[in-house]
Amino acid sequence: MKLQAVELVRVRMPLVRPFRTSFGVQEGRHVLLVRVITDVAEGWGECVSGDVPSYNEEWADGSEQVVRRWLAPALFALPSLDSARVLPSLGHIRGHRMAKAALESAVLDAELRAAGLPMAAFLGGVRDRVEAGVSVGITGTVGELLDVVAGYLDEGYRRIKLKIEPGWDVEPLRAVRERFGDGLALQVDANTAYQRADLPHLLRLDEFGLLLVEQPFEPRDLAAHAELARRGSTPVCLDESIESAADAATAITAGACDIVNIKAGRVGGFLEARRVHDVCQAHGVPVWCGGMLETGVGRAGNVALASLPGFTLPGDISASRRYYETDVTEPFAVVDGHLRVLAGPGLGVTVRDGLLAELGAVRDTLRAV
Ligand code: OSB
Ligand code: MG
Repeated sequence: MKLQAVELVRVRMPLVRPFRTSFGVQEGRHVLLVRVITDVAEGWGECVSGDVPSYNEEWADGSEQVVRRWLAPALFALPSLDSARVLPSLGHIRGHRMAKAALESAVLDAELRAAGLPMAAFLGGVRDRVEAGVSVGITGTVGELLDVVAGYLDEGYRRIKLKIEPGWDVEPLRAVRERFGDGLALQVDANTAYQRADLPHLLRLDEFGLLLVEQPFEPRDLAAHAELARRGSTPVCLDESIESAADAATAITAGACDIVNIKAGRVGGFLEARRVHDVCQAHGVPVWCGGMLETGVGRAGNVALASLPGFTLPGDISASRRYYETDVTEPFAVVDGHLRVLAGPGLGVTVRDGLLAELGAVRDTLRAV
């Protein structure tokens, strides 16, 4: 396959409701989509970096620049291209995994479209639908939180994840358990908001029978996560700490995680995400598919990834309308508590050019010089 052009598409997507986490409030996303044009087919990828470098070091404007200046030129320079070669060919550029993942997704999508093979089948998926879970932001009041959770349960979500931070943990959890009962599949995500000194406080979460507590401490502090895992009964899950399959092996060996949240963007693409899955499976560690408020482009890949056998817990995989009034692809819906794995070639979605235009998307095509 020969790479002919890389198109960068920037579009501002307002969220249907603000999303508050321990690192801030988000009203929308300045999405970066990448389209590759090759001699055999075209393909799409979504860069999941946020507007602000707070989840990790990447941010969407920076991702766009690194694709323009370094990543796309490196791929144009290759005599021939295939998806397995994308990440290794970009090894001389440190980090920027989300930008690399977007390019890899686009190349893989093009390759699979040309071959007529769906992404899920290529990755080794074993399910034709995946359980829908939803990540619920921090709200102004506990009453508001209960209303939001009730709304999602009415829509059929199978599992609720609450964002927590110091001052917003025990009280909302108690209220949610009281209102919805012990049968509700419930977990929490702190996005690194706690300090090691908070460990005794975090042990109080054990009384709520949670599926897991996600990333309470700094990404590099595996020891703190290991101590929590040892002393508490709630399974510890890592998100921000895991940037590769090697990281997953290290964290598991250190006793720092019982469960891993896999996000293709965070680890450099769907191929590395599958390697993380494989490492976890070999260690008997369950995984689930995280989300980064993706549009339909990224969501299609997430659903395909979540169809792999080791994804035994419901992911942060929600309907398009949980995020956006109108999606850039055909919208994903929750049916009977699940999202359907797409059966078309590649990602299986069609990007709606007319809608991108309506949303005021800015598009720019890069070519080999
Ligand atoms: O930590 O999982 C996270 C969104 C943006 C950045 C980080 C996270 C999240 C979510 C939302 O929790 C998951 C989703 O896409 O629904
Ligand atoms: Mg998380």
